[in-house]
Amino acid sequence: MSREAGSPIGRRRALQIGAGAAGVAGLGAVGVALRSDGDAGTVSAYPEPEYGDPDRTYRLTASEHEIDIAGGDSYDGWTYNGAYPGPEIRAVEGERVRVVVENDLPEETTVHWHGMTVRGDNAMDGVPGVTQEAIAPGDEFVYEFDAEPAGTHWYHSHVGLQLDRELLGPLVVEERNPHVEYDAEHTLILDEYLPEEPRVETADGMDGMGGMGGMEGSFPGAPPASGTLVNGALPSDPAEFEITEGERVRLRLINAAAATMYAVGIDDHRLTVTHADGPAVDPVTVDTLEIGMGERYDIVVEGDSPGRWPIRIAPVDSVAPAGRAVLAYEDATDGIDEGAIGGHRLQYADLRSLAPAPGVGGSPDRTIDLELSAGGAMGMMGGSGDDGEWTINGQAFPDADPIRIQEGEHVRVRVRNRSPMRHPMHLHGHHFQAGDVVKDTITVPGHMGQVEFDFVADNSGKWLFHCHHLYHMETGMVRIVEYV
Ligand SMILES: [Cu+2]
Repeated sequence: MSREAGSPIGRRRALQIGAGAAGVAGLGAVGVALRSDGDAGTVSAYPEPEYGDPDRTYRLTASEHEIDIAGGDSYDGWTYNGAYPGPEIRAVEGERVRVVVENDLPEETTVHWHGMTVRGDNAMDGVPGVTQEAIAPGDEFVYEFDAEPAGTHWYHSHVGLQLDRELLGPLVVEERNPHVEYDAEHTLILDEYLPEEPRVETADGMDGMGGMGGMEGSFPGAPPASGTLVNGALPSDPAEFEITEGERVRLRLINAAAATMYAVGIDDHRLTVTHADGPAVDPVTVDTLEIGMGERYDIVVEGDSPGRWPIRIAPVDSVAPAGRAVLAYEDATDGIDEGAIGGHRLQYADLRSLAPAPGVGGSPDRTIDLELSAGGAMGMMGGSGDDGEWTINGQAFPDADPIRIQEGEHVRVRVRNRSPMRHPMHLHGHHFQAGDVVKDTITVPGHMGQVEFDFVADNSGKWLFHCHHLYHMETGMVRIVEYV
């Protein structure tokens, strides 16, 4: 007889492991007990988690908690450990990280480690119904993974719209040998200010799409944001990041928003981009950059212009008010200066990763063509599927075929966008190579925009490939990439 999803055995096991802060020996014993209690030969819906010997242990408790926005309101949100953004998880590359997640929410939940390769244990990727049974209210689950690759990453709920209730936080993996020098670092979490409960909105095709006049049908999307947050602060009470004259500061930028891409610039300073989605790139100096949902960039800023300068976070394709933080030199007086920002905006083609993705030279063993579109009446734009859905090749998840690949294959994915909106597409479990840059999330431009990326299938399991616009994901723009 087969054990079905939601089985009490899986749940009890997770609880025992969580309670068993007793250590590795205890964990092994749990696994052995399960296999020796007459359950042998049964098939679990999910792979059995494997546990190692952690270098770092964290505990995250997901619960309803008041969120107090600097410069804004307090409202009832959902948080990890009562904090928004959630507490930083930090490790050195290669370390084993254990995170015990306790669910005190009224709904089930999971946590995804965005950017972690999660090699060798699919169960730790945090996708409900795909890699694990979701964690029921009152239960806990023990996640473990090797901290790789190094860089700026983040974690967030992967259930429904929970990300937009603010279940998110930074995950920083320090590299052992940084390729750039810096004197200090700060992490900036960019996000929408959305005090109300998240829900899928249906925007009329004519509204909000600028220039789409005359279109019939609707685009399922996000509720309008009331503002732009940097580390939970609005411009009226902005987050401040210190810099010392003559020194270099590394800023880790994470777009944790559900539905908004941002353009980032700092008055009177240039941005030297040093890392994209974690891995190191040849430093390239620009004036501004755009960062899609789920993407990360690390930049180094030279402290050569004393003052208190705005870090400007401008929503792209959105009417939400801009965000602003402050780059504050020591000893600078109060107030905020006004300066200039140059016109060189980062393009993907500017980025060259120091370590290319291995094995992706030459022609691929398999090419997968995917088309992104809105369903229903938007079908006139080449899509299919029902109104109110976002689709990949006309299918809306979960009513969508898995993308099957084989271990060892060099896979090429070509994504074409038949909708007017941009879509930041995220692949779990792998970093891929797009042009000269290695990333895990890549924004496909609107209006027949196209991207192409390659990776070697070297991490067996079931991995999500999806749009990181939460409301596109929620309404179908998801596929499972499955090793067969
Ligand atoms: Cu999308």
